[in-house]
Amino acid sequence: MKKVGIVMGSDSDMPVIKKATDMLGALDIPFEVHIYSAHRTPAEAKEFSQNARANGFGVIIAAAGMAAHLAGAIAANTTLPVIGIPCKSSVLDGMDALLSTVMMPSGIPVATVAINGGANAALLAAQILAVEDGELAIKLDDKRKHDAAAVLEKDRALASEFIK
Ligand code: RP5
Repeated sequence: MKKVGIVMGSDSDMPVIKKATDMLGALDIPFEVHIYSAHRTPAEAKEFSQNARANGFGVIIAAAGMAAHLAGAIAANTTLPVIGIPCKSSVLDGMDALLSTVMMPSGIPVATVAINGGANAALLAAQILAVEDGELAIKLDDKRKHDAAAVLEKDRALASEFIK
């Protein structure tokens, strides 16, 4: 199976990345995590992106906060699908990173998930890999059934107290 490459702009983004690595781990999807910044280490970010396909990656997740150029900078250097996670910072609550990540000019797409949306980034990466991987597609179907059953169980628990 192709690997998921996860890049974050700073180790301060790790709590968001942990949500992604937990999800990928639960689905048995191989991944690598790196810290490459679009502005602090641009050469390393570029080298990783340019070589990602040859190095066995099928999709890249890029997480950054503030003036978040990372996902766009990575997408500029690969035609692998890139999923951007805007990370919340203390000043503008992540709106800065959300707009920086989602508002890509035409020609270089970044699939942007919610602010701090590490789990959904991993699930979207899994769904991309599952286009060519029937076993993974079955795992994703099973997860949805499991999640739906958990919601219905909560509904049943509510009923005893709130339906009179
Ligand atoms: C971005 O700036 C990083 O992705 C991080 O979210 C934010 C702050 O970085 P640190 O100052 O915590 O290293 O490049």
